[in-house]
Amino acid sequence: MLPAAGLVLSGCTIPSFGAHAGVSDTSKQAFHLWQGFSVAAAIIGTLTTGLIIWAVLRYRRRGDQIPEQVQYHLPFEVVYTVVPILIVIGLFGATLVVENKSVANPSTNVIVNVNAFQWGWQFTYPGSNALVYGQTTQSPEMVLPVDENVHFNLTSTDVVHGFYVRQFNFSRYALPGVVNQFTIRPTQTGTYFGQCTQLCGLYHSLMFFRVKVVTDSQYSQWLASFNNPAAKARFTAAVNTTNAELSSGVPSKATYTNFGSGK
Ligand SMILES: [Cu+2]
Repeated sequence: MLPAAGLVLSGCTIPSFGAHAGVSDTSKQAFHLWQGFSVAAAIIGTLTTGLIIWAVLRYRRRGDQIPEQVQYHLPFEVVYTVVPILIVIGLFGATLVVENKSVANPSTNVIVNVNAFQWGWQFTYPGSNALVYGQTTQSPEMVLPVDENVHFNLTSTDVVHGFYVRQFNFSRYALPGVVNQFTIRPTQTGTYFGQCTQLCGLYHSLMFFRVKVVTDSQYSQWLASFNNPAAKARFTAAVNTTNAELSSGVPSKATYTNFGSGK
């Protein structure tokens, strides 16, 4: 009920409660769900606090006599049992709807393989030679087309990492030996900040990346820029190395190069 009201009223009038409004289909729905939960919590919190304060004042001790003892007010007990159950059902239902959408994997031609490692990211685009690779503060930049479903295959070659982009309201584990698949449909061009969200070692706090969402034609141009023998050689070498690391089951060694000055 209450979250549904949040979903309907969302947008301009309801505050964001600290979350980002989202730049993809599912992140917007997650944002509205968050608003609905926050509004429900605010209403229930205010009501509960108000009733407690009222009871404290109204029934405060006025003398040594024990006041009249009342119990088993059936209608009242039914109300305070049924109403919370309805609230929980409403919150659960709204969560189920949004979660089902965010884990749906509609078919698409845009595929990005994401490999997390200590302490950086590699993005490869199967079907092209596009390869983006970078460690920590180099913030490797993934390029995505706007208004297209983008399918991600997310894994790790060493330890558990977390793939998180605030503007996508989305986070997933990058697990060694597991490929986590998900689909994101960016709806707004721009550059967004991503980072690792699992404590994964020394430079975890610097394990950054960026997501650049561009128009379809800019995306095709970007892919085409890798259409040369040098890029192809780099792509093949990178994919072979990653595949060897993934299939060996042995965590790859952390690389300490290219952290910038002083490291
Ligand atoms: Cu990490």
